[in-house]
Formats: sequence, structure tokens, C-alpha cells
Amino acid sequence: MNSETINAVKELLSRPQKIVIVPHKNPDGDAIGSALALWHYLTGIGQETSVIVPNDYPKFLKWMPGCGSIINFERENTQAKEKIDGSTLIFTLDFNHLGRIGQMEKPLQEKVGQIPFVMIDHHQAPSDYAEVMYSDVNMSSTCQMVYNFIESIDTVDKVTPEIANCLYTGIMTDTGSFKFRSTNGRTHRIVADLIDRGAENTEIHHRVFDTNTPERLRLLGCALNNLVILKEYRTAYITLSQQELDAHNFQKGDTEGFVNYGLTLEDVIFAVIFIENKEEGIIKISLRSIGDFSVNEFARNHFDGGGHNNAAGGRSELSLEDTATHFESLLKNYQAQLRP
Ligand SMILES: [Mn+2]
Repeated sequence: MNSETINAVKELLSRPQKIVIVPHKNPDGDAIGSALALWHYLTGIGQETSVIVPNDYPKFLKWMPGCGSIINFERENTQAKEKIDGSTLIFTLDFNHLGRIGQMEKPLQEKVGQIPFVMIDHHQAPSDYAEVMYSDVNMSSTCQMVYNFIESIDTVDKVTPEIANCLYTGIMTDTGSFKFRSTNGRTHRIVADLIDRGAENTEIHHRVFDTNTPERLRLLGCALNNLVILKEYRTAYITLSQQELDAHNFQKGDTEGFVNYGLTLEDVIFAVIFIENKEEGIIKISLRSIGDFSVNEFARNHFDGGGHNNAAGGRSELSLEDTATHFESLLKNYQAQLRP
């Protein structure tokens, strides 16, 4: 954080505020971890603070300290709207465009220009709704940034075991358990400090990763069975139809991480999963890569999405089959980067 940002935040927190913290829609470990860590910190320094999520988050995160106080905009709409209406300061975490918060976009947009927004985020191309922006694409996770935030405006001694557990979870999930390229020495030093301050690392891994239901494990089997490997483009993709999801009693979060299996194939550098969502009438797409091939650019150019260089999301309004066919036809435009 630069000194201008630090001073701006310190000034905002120098008086009592009514704070709302908002992570992105379909919040993941980094979104929930950073929101709750910041909530613990701000509550701890005496600020009236609420976390409002646009919609529900996966069950494997529902042990996180403080998650009982999260307000779900979809389910507790009146309460959430009241909190937003009465807020004097809004933190947006792990996203940088108000289009990423679904139905919450409208009420938040109405606050832009009325009250200050603070953005803490590591995605590309931030939009300009926040007067205080702590935006850095080189960061492994928003959780790493919240650690920096507490260190910069206060002291790391304010990192309680609750905060340490939240931040560890987000760094772990956003770095693929400390293996993505955004992981560096600083990430590991922070993680080491979080363990010293009470992050239960073994327990966290267990709670996040060892929570399969038999249905989810069989759905993974189905997904792997559908895997298409395009050796000539070092690409692999998976499709899952609504019918297949239904047959395995699909629960939110069940397909989390499936896309990464493609990348475990030797010589595959680009992996995608297409998941049919009949209710929304779209195909949800997750894209991953190893190395320089930018899935962010690919998703932005072709699938109305975006994200990071090595991890992005997108959508398609074609059928599942047509989406896959269209995807395959696009690859020839990227032969220079994808050919072995
Ligand atoms: Mn993140």
C-alpha cells in the first residue's frame, strides 16, 4: 500500500463509521476469508461492521470464524438493504467491478458518490467506483492484501487467531495450495506468520478439501469420463450437463476445482470446464492455464468474462454442445501459443 492510500484509510477509520464489507457473487475462499478477516479486524477496533454476501457460499467454508454473522443479500434482503442504506463506508473485496455482485449492484451503485468506497483487490482492469483503491494484480490473493492492509494501517499484532484462520484459508485456496505463480517468498512469510498467530493449517486443509460427499466424488468421475483432450493444442476440457448434475444430486460448490484436473495431464497447459445451468439458461465456464497463455484474455475475448492470467471465468448462451464446438473452433486462432 502506498502512503496516500494508507493515510486515506486511516483518516476514514479515525471516526466511527457504519461499515459494510462486500465480497463478489459466488464467493470463494479468498472472498469469504478476506471479508471475514477484515470484519474481525474492524469490529476489533470498535467499528460497527457487517459482511453482506450477494448470494450463498460453499458448505466447505461454513466453519470459518465469524461466518454466522454474514448477511446473505438473497435470503435476508430487507436486512441487507437496510444495512447498505445506513452505511457510511463500504469495502469491496476480491472484485473490482460492481457488475460482479449480481443483484447487489443497484443498491451499491446508488451509494457511489454518496459515501466513500475502499477497494481491496487483485484482479485486472479495476473500474473507478472507489475513492480509495488498493489494487495489485501481483498479489496472490485478497487475503494477502488484507494482511498487508492491517500491517500498513495498524500492526500485525492485531492479527488474532480468528483473522489468521480466515486469511490462511483465502491464501491457500487462491494459490492452489501455494503452487500458483503468484505465490512468492512474501506469500510464504505471511503464511508462516499466520500459523505462528494461530492459523490451524492442517485443520484448514482438512476442512476445505476433505469434505467430499459420495455424490460429489461420483460427479467428479462423470466429469473425468467426459474429458476431451486436444493434444495438438495442449488443451483439455470437461463438459457437465444439467442432467448429469441432477443425477448426482448437485450441490453448490460440488464442481469446485474440477477444471484443474485437466492441467494435471502431462503436456496440457490450457484446461476448461463447461457447466450447464438450465435455471440461468447459460453455460458457466472456468478456464485455467499454466505459463504465459492468458485465460483472462481468452475469456474476455470470447466468453463475456475475465479474471487472471492463469485463472478466469466466463459464460455462454449457446447450448452445451454448441459451446464446446465453438470453443474448439477458436483454438486455431491461438495455435502460436498452444501448439506443442
Ligand atoms: Mn481472490
